Amino acid sequence: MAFKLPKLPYDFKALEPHIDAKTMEIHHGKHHAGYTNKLNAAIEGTPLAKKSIEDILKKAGKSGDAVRNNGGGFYNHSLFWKVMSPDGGGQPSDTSKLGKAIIKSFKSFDNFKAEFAKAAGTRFGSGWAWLCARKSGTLFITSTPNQDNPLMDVAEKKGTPILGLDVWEHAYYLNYQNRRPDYVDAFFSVINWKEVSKLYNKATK
Ligand code: MN3
Repeated sequence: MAFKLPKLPYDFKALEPHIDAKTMEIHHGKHHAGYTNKLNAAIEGTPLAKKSIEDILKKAGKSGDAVRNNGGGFYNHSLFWKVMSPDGGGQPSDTSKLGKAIIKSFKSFDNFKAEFAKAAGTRFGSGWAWLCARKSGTLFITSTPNQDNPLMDVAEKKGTPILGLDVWEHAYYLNYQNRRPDYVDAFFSVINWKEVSKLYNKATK
């Protein structure tokens, strides 16, 4: 079964003014679609064609650049669309499982936000910033180059990503040009904490 480009859970324009419709349209319809098609082409007729995306990513470093880059691109964007919502923003309640874990791991939500923004802002060139969960329930922030992610064997820090931010220029250049910090700030207005909480519960159960 080939991988399928997931439908966006909202309209292209739903995240405006934080993320503009044109960027969403190109990002989903061209970039994400491209990674999906190229991943399918790279695994067709190989044993990887029968594996889950998570299992493919676990051995990404041994499977060649096409699988690593496009497998990562497929997975990362599939997560990215889900962790944003037009009803997003704010923060998880301090008494929720995720809210408690954020305070335990980062002392406060504001500290978490500052550390995440720093990871996103200082990732040189193209890549992603991540909030990840360990099986034990603790959280950590990391960033990865290109389309790598913390599920991959090649990742510096490994864990289950529950929130990811695309900091490739294609994700923000039309609206923000070189102002990546403004884009990172805007992302906090659309984070779908309900979904992130769900992913946290799944990663730690
Ligand atoms: Mn992208």
